[in-house]
Amino acid sequence: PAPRTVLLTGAAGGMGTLMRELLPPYGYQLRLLDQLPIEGEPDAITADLSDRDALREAVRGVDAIIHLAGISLEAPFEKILRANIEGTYNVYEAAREAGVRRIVFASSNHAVGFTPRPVGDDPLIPLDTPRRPDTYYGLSKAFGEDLASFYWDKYGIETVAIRIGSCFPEPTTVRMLSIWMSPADGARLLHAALTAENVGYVTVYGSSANTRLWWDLSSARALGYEPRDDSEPYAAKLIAEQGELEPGNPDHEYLGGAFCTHPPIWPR
Ligand code: NAI
Ligand code: 15L
Repeated sequence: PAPRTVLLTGAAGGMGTLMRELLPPYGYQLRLLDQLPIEGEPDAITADLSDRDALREAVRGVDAIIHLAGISLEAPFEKILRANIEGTYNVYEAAREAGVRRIVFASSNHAVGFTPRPVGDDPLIPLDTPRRPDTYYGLSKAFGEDLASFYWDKYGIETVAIRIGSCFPEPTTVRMLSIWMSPADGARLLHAALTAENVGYVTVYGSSANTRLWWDLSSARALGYEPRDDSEPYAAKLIAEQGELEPGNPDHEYLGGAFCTHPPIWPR
């Protein structure tokens, strides 16, 4: 049966806010969790991922978890360790104790960010490309993927790990034209990841069907995901403003772009 009650961690964040609007029409009842209170959502659970008792309570009775909470940019290792590495472990432990069978884990393109990005007729980046994290942040996502794989093999908890490109209302850089995931396609992919049967552990890239796509979407499509959006209508304007990606620009060289050289730093 399709999961109905789903714990959404990171519900106050950018993607969480978008998904709070876009997922309920698929029939989900969302239970919300974030370290920050969420305006207009009195039932949301305000808790840090280090609070194991709160997580135990939060996962009780849910059919699945969408785990978005964590630091979403580069930060000092100690902060990444606590929020993303220990935090994700705490979520999986709570799931194991409560018997939750399915987790969708928000991984990132930055788990493989030092992968050269395809140019010209180069093949799309495959799923099994070696991990090449570009930041402590990307390293934490590589850890999360391995943690999820381990919890499948050891405890039978299924995970779809989505290496998300850029999920924002619109693409705002030339690089994002290649890895943009429209919010509507993000919801489609989360729905597919929650409902596909017998996934075991699987990694997929998460983006729309962009004309300038850099990676292989076949494992996402194998879940039943059918992207409907393409960043191309934004291309002319962005290229006119910013120019084409040129050699020497990290966005030209690496999948992870500037995260490889001058990563944006998490403010808190
Ligand atoms: P965001 O930074 O806007 O939201 C993350 C949320 O997690 C925030 O509301 C924050 O308060 C919460 N959080 C952080 N640490 C926490 C902790 N210790 N305990 C409880 N809550 C905590 O990030 P965004 O853009 O919404 O991304 C969501 C997830 O998807 C993140 O895991 C991010 O790494 C991943 N991702 C997002 C991409 C995107 O394009 N938006 C791209 C690739 C990955
Ligand atoms: C990510 O992993 C970040 O969470 C998001 O804020 C974007 O920077 C995205 O990658 C990206 O690569 O554009």
